[in-house]
Amino acid sequence: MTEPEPLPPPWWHSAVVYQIYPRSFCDSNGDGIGDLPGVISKLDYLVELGVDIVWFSPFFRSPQVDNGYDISDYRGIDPIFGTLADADMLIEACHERGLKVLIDLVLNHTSDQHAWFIESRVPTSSKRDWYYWRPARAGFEPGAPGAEPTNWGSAFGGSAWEYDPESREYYLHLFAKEQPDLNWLNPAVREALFETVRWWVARGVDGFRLDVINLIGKPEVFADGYVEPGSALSYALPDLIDTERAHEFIAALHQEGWGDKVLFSVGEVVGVDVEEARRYTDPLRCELDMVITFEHMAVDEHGPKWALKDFSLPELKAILARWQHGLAEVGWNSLYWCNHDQPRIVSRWGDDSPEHRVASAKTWATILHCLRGTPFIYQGEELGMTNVPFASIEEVVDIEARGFFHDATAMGMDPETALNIVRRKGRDNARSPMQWDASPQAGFTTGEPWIPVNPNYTEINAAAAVADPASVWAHYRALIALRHELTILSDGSFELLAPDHERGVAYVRILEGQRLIVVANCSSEPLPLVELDLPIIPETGVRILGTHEGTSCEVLAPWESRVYVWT
Ligand code: TEU
Ligand code: CA
Repeated sequence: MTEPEPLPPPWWHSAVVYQIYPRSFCDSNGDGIGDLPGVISKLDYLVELGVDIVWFSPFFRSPQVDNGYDISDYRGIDPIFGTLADADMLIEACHERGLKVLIDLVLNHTSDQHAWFIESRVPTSSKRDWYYWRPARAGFEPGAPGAEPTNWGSAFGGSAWEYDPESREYYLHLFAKEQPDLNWLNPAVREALFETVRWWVARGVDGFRLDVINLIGKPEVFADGYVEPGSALSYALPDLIDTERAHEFIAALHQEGWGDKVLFSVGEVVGVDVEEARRYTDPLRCELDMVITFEHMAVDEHGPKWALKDFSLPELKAILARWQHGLAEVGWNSLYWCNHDQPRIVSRWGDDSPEHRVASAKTWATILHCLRGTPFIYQGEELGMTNVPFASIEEVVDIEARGFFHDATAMGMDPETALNIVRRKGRDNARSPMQWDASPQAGFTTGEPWIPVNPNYTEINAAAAVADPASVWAHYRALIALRHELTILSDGSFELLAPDHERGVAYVRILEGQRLIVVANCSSEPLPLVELDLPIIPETGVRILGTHEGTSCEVLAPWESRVYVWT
């Protein structure tokens, strides 16, 4: 028998995703909150940038306790964002422009205002078992201190269990108490969720981003885990994920939800290592097309996200290389520095001072976009948008940051220290309004924005960036075009050079006799290229992209990066 021809790589290997956080993107009616008509009015901007897929953070009906990640009706659009007709129009408007639509489904939990949970609160209801209700710990009076069924902490602070005095039982919420976890062990729950997915497939979406999807595989019996006082979800993870079950449920979701349609799925998986990621994205297993993983974003933390650690470039490179190799033969990853949960990359690991902001934003983009995987861009990242200078905790809206601040100060942390941690890692850094132009409120709204605009919008904005050939925006556009042009970027092999270099990044990609080399200076000092152990003299190749012009061949300027190709 002859070997079957290998299948061509799927289309999304050479695609780029752009994430929109609807609340903060564009407000069409002056109420200060971004909305779907606002998004539609800006789609041509995305076409100009050149992206292929648009991921929309949740716009479903929601009390907005966690900005839409608490869904009270999967089939309704929240009135702050528009109507179902607007959603249909949005899907159509994207398709007309050749953009694919990725919607964000939160299937691990609902809002406590979802009809299912309201019904579930009644102990005799047939929906009682749709969520995780548990009695108090043996030997404890229900509701008494320490009586929670397990010692798990919620991701947003406090216990993961909420006491219900009416039924004298607790329900599980790994996130806010307004986000009760759905019991996927119950087949009726699974069927209701699959039906929801089919409903959106029928409306024409192209795929799903699946929120914390590996958390749906919970063990049958809940047990105490290792928990440090005041620490959150990260410590409890091993005790609350049954990995085999997560795989099984995700495969069922794919089979029952997609039907015979070919859709595109991105699973956000927490606490997952390379081996597990490979299983989730092995095409033969029909689970997920790619995953959103966290290991590379944890280099500046130890344990929970709020426990800060100094950034180490060699450590980041080692993690990236391990993932590049681990998913080389089987599996696929997303590539990202930014999303609605992360601070801005240029402030985090770059240099957002006026002198280096543009170059460092570009260089972090070069490093990411030339790796194997599908690059994700979060709104404003392509402008080099920065973290927000919060004057006090009152200016911080996010439930996660407020939960941390509350817990940390209650345990004795000095409020200024806690605020500084929030300034570095808080999610609101990413949620300030998109900076469209230099007009009042950055052109985001004609009203009062729900969260303040970053004061630097007069300099950092889309109108200025699009008009400037040397802008961060122009660099992202060039990187996106390269991804479409060069198969070597999506499918070439990867080799890391100079792994221990403290401030330089260099790697090689190879595909069928073609070679591509990326070199980058992640510091504000010049960097001689000889330090990066390149296997070939760069100038013998063609420099196809760079952040600087007229710099010396042998030395990278501060935050300079270049891409060379040999054919
Ligand atoms: O985030 C999943 C998650 O693990 C969060 O704890 C995330 O790591 C944290 O916010 C980082 O600071 C997803 C969504 O992306 C997030 O916006 C939601 O709040 C969360 O799920 C609950 O739905
Ligand atoms: Ca609005």
